[in-house]
Amino acid sequence: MNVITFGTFDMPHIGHVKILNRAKELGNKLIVGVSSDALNFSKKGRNPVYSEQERLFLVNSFKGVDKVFLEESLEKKREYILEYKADILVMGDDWKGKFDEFSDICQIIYLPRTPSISTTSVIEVVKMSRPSPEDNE
Ligand code: C2G
Repeated sequence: MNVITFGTFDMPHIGHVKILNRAKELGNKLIVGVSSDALNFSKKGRNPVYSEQERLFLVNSFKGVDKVFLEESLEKKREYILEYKADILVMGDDWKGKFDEFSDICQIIYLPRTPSISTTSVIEVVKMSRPSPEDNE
């Protein structure tokens, strides 16, 4: 069974690792579409912290990931599912219902998101942290 999933995977964190691990358990081969910088900008209005080349490299380094490719457009999902012969599409449940239109060509599974962690929250924590006096010594 081929499993496909999509995401930005910027500043990878435990939520990303968990969904990739759970996706892999559903089949034998895990294929990941990593959103391009341009797609990310159009979705979120900012560039990712890590470039698409770095994010492809990072996601490809995860245990269980068999193949990565660049997801150039949200509208090309059907093409990608067919091209990579995916039997199952996995997404976090923040996308629940959004990809049901592909249920004619593969099974769609929405997995629960890991609570309390997101790239945005990590960025906020980093922004808020101030150097302590010892850092300047
Ligand atoms: N995720 C999760 N738990 C979190 C954060 C993210 O399970 N705490 C999951 C998301 O639900 C998603 C995957 O990790 O399935 C990647 O998350 P993002 O990098 O935020 O990807 P996103 O911007 O949602 O891109 O074509 C679809 C998009 O490209 C998805």
